[in-house]
Amino acid sequence: MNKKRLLSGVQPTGELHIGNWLGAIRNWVTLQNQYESYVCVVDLHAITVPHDPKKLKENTLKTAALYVACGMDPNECTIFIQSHIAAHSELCWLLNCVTPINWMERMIQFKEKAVKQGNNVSLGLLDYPVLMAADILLYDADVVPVGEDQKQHLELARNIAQQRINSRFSINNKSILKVPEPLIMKDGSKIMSLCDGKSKMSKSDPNEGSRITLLDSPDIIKKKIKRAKTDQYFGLEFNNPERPEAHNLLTIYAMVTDKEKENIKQECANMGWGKFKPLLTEAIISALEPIQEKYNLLMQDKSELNQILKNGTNKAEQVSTITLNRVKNSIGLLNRI
Ligand code: AQP
Repeated sequence: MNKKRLLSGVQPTGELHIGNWLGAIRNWVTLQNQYESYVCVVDLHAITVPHDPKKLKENTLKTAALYVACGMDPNECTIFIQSHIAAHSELCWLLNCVTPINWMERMIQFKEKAVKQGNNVSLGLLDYPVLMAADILLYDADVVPVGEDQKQHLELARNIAQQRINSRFSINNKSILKVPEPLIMKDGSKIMSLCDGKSKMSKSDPNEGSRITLLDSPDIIKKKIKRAKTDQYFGLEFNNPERPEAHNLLTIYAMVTDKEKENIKQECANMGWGKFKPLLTEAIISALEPIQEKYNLLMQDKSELNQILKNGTNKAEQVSTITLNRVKNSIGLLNRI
């Protein structure tokens, strides 16, 4: 039986952090045997906000290398760079022409990100969810792993596929685009900033101390955890709304050690911050060690990584071209001679 397809990606807007890993990439690794997986570095999304061209190139390659270093197996999944497949931009345009502007203006992430940009909001930022719909729909993805923050964007992709393409243009009820389902992760924990347990850990937070990146050295990790915000209570606990930092740091500890929350709860119930922080530091350092080793090998001699991306591009191109042509044909664009 054919495996169902999965599509996902991360923006190369900075160095990947443990939130990106624990909340996304580590789940893809678990799912790659069960689903025919397509994972891309979504560089076209990264240019919807101001960026440094040199850093973008660096981060794009680093992100692809980290997918592999974190355990994405190029024999099991297709790894590629979004901008290498022209069909993403092309389908985005076609979908733009059928998507009502007022659907876009409702997008919460746009509103949040637009506030940060002041008067400099690009049309691309407003269009971000349509590009994301194109990413997903091009590969006939059955499922898309989503966290809470991406649910609204996936719903938009479903509505565009169903209401704006399939119901308007299909002939004899034959779907043109597959309508994807969200794959809500059981352990979809959101990792919060080290400086504020109420705001998300983010690549683009100007304060580097707010996140642990996957490539941080043991020394840097030690320093960042030492400075991480705590509270005045003794004993650590999950789920106390007055102690978001305790919840966050315990969650990270549970996830990097792969221990059950129940066990962590008992282990740390009578522990002070002074004892817990070194434990957490060591746990993070050991969890990241194998990733950093594999990453360094991939970056020392880039031939393996280049080959992985070349193969991924070829496969992604084949699959996406079929969908793109199906959409072009259905909406009335004349076939190329
Ligand atoms: N803090 C987080 N905890 C858990 N999961 C997270 N993800 C991001 N931050 C956390 C998940 O990582 C995937 C890739 O995200 P993205 O790069 O497409 O955009 P993002 O969610 O906006 O990530 P960042 O790190 O916060 O980047 P910037 O600062 O550029 O906006 C997604 O699956 C996301 O859920």
